[in-house]
Amino acid sequence: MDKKKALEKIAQRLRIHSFKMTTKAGSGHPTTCSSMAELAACLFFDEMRYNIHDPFDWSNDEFVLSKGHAAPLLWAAYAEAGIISQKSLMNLRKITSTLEGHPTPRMKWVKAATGSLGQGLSVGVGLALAMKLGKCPRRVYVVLGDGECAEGAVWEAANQAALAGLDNLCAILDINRLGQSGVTMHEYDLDAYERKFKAFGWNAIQIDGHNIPQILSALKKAKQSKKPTAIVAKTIKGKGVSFLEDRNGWHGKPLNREDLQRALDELGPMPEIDAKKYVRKPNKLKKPQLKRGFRFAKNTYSKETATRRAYGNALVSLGKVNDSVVCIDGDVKNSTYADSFFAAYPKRSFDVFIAEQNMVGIGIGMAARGYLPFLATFAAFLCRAHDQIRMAGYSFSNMKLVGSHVGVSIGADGPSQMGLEDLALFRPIPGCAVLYPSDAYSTEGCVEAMTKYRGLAYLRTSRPATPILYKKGEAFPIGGSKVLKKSQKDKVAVVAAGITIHEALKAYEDLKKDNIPIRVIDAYSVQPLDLKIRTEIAKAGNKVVVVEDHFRSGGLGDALASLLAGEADILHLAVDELPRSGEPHELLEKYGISAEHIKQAVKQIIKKK
Ligand SMILES: Cc1ncc(C[n+]2csc(CCOP(=O)(O)OP(=O)(O)O)c2C)c(N)n1
Repeated sequence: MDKKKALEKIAQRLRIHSFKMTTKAGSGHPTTCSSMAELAACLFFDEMRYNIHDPFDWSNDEFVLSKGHAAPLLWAAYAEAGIISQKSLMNLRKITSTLEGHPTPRMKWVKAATGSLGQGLSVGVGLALAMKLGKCPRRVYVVLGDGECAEGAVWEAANQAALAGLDNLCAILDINRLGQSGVTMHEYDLDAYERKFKAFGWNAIQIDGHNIPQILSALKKAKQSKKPTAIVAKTIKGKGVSFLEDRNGWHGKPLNREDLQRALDELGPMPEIDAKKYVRKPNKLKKPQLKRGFRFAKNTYSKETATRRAYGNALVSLGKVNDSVVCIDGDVKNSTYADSFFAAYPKRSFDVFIAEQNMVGIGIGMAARGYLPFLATFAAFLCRAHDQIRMAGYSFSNMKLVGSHVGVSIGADGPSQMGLEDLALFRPIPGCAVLYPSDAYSTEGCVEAMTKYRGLAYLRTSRPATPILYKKGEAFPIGGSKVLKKSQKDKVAVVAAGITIHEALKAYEDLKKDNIPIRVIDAYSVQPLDLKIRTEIAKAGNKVVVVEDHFRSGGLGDALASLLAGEADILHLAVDELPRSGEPHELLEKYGISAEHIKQAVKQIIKKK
């Protein structure tokens, strides 16, 4: 059969599956699927090379469905390719199925969770960068909706792709004119998209997105371009069904049984074709063999050192034993000290400039292709990428994030630079480890622990230099804690982490003079919190002062309160007001988290009956 005919038939099969699946599920986005059926048919059954037996085959081309709400069509493509059964399509959105409403990597072929629009192109940039780094001559395809192109993150990614010369990246824009509640920004002004992508340094090609020869020709031209290519495809939402085509009001609505029958009558019988025969196997490529150690030679520290500095040093040491470690920076590497890694391993270092959302998306993509990305910026600026970080969690991403300059202890720069919400951002993400070291050696231990851990992890580092508390080479496992001071007579436990540990230790010395022994616990693993902390607090009379350089909600205090579940008296010292510029010690004092405040709190809680 001629290729055009075959792909037309496959496209129609994908379309029919999508309508049926969404009606069966009782929800979903059939009109969204319908507009991209020909685009997907050409991609999955002619253009891309992939080994249907192994989603992680290094020889595969990669696909990202940025418009994640077209998931039914993606599942239909995998069924037609013989990767999943056609019967399983009828389980769309069931709790027992991996075919979710929007893609997640529970379905192994999905490299990143999508559905929060505007993120897929950054993931594509990450995958494409990983291919370049691994000298893999494969390509990455990202399908975007026109509506989602209003997201700034799309343009952060577009910028980076051109700068990085990603000729292996192809974005396919499904320009169907409609969004969720109305028309999109440029409707059918395809020139507008072409102009924008070209302005960002891309190659751009306009086509009719339902015309198979035009799609194939554009994909071919994309491969010949030295730039990333945007295929700007004019399509019709609800294509193939007269009462849905280009009609507002049908977004995200499945057809009822009656309407489905009318639609199927118009679409005609399921075309007879074995799509599996059209899947193109890749030539086998050898995956680079990378060292993947996590135990690195520890540095020696004899004097006060900032944990951010120790992070930079640890990363350089880690880079020696682990070739999969890559470092991504958003123009703050001289503050986070990631610059040490950049100097030591320039090929594994990626400057993505001041674009934090894109930075996280790139990390998801690189991790999905087997690299171990470390991303560092000011903790405050990670908030900018909260949605991408959340989606990294939902992607089970093995990405490591580092937030420096946390809390009021950064001093003079003022509140816009202070990470005071970051613990509340990371703690709720399922499976995300949150580590907050207090000295150089605990930083090294935490870096080792987060490297060993398979999943999302966050390291919170501080700006000021802090005294050395631990021994070189000491382990800091996720879910652990350290008891720094204790006696049989402890009257109160003080739980702290990071900068406040040093305040707690000062308070300990002063209180000792007043004959008030306290137990000092370093809760460096804020998430998960060490269950043993409960026992330690019980041994100190179930009275605890918890102190943190973070806003009151969502941080260490909340974590401890839920661990203790009412078992102990808790006094929680945290930042309650909008802070201001000043000296670090002045700010710790002003916002109630200094040694002096800890002392007062201890005395207060002792009196409490
Ligand atoms: C960040 C984000 N904002 C809003 C939504 C809700 N939403 C889902 S689909 C959609 C419209 C998308 O339009 P378009 O990208 O053109 O895709 P189409 O369905 O038309 O193919 C919206 C607003 C979302 N999923 N993500």
